[in-house]
Amino acid sequence: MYTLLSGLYKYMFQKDEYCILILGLDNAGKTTFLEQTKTKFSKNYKGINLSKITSTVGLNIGTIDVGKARLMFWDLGGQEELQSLWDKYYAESHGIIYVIDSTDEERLSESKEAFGKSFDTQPGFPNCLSVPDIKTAFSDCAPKIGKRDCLVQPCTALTGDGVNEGIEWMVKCVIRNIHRPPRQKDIT
Ligand SMILES: Nc1nc2c(ncn2[C@@H]2O[C@H](COP(=O)(O)OP(=O)(O)OP(=O)(O)O)[C@@H](O)[C@H]2O)c(=O)[nH]1
Ligand SMILES: [Mg+2]
Repeated sequence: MYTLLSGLYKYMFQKDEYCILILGLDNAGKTTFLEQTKTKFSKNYKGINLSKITSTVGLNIGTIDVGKARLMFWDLGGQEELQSLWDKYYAESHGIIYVIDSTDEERLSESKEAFGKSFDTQPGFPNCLSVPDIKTAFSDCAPKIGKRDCLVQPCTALTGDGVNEGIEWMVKCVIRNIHRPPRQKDIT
C-alpha cells in the first residue's frame, strides 16, 4: 500500500530532475541559447531582450519542464579563466550541451581544446561551418566521448532555429540513461 501511495505521490507531485551543463567558449552563445530555450519551453516565461545579455561570470541557472522531465541548466562562463570551474559540475550533471559558434572558424581549434580538456551551423551565414566540418574538427575527441550519446545540432540561438530539436534529443537521452537516474523533485 505504501509503495502504491508513494508511487501516486511521485506521479502527482514530483518531477524527474536532470542537470544539464551548457559549456563552450566565451561569446559562443550559451546564455542566448538558454534564454531562447526558456522562452520556447516555458509557457509563462516572457523572455528578456537577447541583445542585453552580457558575458557570464560564474553560473546562470535556468529550468524548463518537458513532460515528466525537469531540465535544470547550468550555464557557465566560457572565458579561459572560468573554464577551470567546468569540471566541478560534471559529477552532478546528466548531460552536456557544448555550444560552438559556427561563424567563428578562427576559434574552432581553441573550442576543440576546451572541449577535449573538459573530458580528461548556423543557417543563414554563407561562411558558417557545416555539421560535418565541426565533426571532423572534433574527431580526435571521439575516444574521450566514448559511449556517451553525442549530437552536433545546428542552431541559431537568436532566432531559436534548431533549439527544439536539440532539447528534445537531450530529454530522450537523459531519460533512457539508466546509469544516471534523475533526482526526485517536488513540483513547485
Ligand atoms: N548571429 C548569432 N549571434 C549570436 C547567436 N547566439 C548568440 N549570439 C551573439 O553572440 C554574443 C555572445 O552571446 P552570449 O550568449 O553572451 O555568449 P556566452 O557563450 O554566454 O558567453 P560567456 O557568458 O562569456 O561565456 C552576443 O552578442 C549574442 O547576441 C546566434 O545563434 N547567432
Ligand atoms: Mg554567458
